[in-house]
Amino acid sequence: MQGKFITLEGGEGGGKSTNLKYIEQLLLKEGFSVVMTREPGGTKLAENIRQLLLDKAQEEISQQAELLMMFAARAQHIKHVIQPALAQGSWVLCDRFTDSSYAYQGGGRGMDHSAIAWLENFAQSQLRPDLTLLLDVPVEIGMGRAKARGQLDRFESEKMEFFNKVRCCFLELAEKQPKRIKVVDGTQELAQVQAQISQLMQDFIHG
Ligand code: Z5A
Repeated sequence: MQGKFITLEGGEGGGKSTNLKYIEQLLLKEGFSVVMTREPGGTKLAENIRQLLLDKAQEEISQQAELLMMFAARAQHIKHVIQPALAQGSWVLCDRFTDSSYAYQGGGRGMDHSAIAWLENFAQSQLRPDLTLLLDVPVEIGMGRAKARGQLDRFESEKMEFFNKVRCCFLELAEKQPKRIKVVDGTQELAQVQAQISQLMQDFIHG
């Protein structure tokens, strides 16, 4: 049986990486085989593209190049990791996916959503996440967490206005697709965040 495809989304410091491991444990307890991965990244080539995208020392990357690099990495990731895992019946847990392209390149950079939608169909064909958890925190809180961790990458060095647009776009996507995208209040203590996630996962698995 085909596995399920679950993505975690949100701005900086929302707790995606922290909670990905928590969800993996929940799924393993339910007896599922799980593949954890991330975007941009997940294959050797896609991880190399990630390095280029996050490196502040690069020449300026045009908006168009940035969007195409995201989708080039994604196409590799889908073909070599996501689709084979789903076909084998594993559940795939992915830290960011195409909603991030809508939010960062569309919302943040102001690129045309229809161009992103075209690339989504081209690179993914029918593949869409079955469930997306959006870890939402106000930008000040998320950036505070990211800064406490150390050096900021090329995206994290953007202005507050950029991150506010990214957050608005994520929330708009969730409003438009409430069945797939579930908003988690990431400002709460970790135990409370994980209680929300646990409930949503139970609803998804057994509901
Ligand atoms: N990007 C894009 O532009 N377009 C695309 O299509 C895709 C991506 C796919 C890399 O992503 C960049 O790529 C990203 C968007 C862009 N830009 N940025 N910035 P990334 O996911 O690797 O980078 P990130 O979003 O910066 O990850 P992050 O800062 O690590 O966020 P996180 O994974 O959501 O947070 P975390 O590491 O789990 O937690 C951050 C800290 O907060 C950590 O110290 C935790 O212990 C702490 N934390 C977590 N939860 C809590 C709670 N509840 N309370 C208190 N402290 C907490």
